Amino acid sequence: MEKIYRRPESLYDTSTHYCPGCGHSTVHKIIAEVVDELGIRKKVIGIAPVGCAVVAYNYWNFDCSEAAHGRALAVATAIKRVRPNNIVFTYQGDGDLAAIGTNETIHAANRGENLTVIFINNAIYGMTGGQMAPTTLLNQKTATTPLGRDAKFQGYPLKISEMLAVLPAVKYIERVSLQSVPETIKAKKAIKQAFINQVDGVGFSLVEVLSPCPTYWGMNPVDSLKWIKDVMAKEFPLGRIK
Ligand SMILES: Cc1ncc(C[n+]2csc(CCOP(=O)(O)OP(=O)(O)O)c2C)c(N)n1
Ligand code: SF4
Repeated sequence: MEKIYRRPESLYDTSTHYCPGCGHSTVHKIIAEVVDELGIRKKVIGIAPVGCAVVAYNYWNFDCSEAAHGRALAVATAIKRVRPNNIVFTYQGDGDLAAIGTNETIHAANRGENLTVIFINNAIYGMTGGQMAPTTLLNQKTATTPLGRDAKFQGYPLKISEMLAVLPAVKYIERVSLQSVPETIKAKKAIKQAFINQVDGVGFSLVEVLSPCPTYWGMNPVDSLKWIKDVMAKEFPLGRIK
């Protein structure tokens, strides 16, 4: 019988520690497929974040480094500058990329580093117990906003992709979602494009992925996908931003 689907070589044959229904495992698989399809497994270097994906290198069968909280784009810049022939990407949550790492994110983007950024927006801090993230929606209940996020006290959800898009050195930004199979297929296409851009020397490319955290949203996996579609994607519109 002809085999029409197999585990990507870039993904280890192991189970993950992620909660059922978490988006991290889906995006890990997408990245592994893209790396295989582009034939860059031996050249790619992933920078793992803090947050729930801190041990992403246990699942990817290619070279990885770790970066302290928020510093992934500083580490990626250094690696790419000393090893320009490698394909370097960061994988970061919203707490990592848009809170403690805002500084590194903005300046790497503004310098137009030829890097690929995968930004997992699950509107919450997963690993540390469900505290508010910069991307938490108004009225969303979290461990630190038990009555819901209130703009008067916590400000508005931060739209990092739109903010970065105004920088002239930023070449490609797209927001995608895991809310359904068709949207997940589009997510893969965008992630692939962000890697192709680096291979072609185009410059700074970022894909923001709206990704479920059923555990700290207090929902089952199916309702989490529905919440992305009905609520989260209204605040963070999908599509090409730049
Ligand atoms: C300097 C520093 N401060 C705080 C922490 C604790 N910390 C680890 S992960 C995390 C939040 C991660 O949230 P996010 O990046 O959104 O990832 P998720 O777990 O949701 O995937 C925090 C605050 C840390 N590791 N280092
Ligand atoms: S806490 Fe949330 S982000 Fe972390 S593994 Fe569980 S579902 Fe995923």
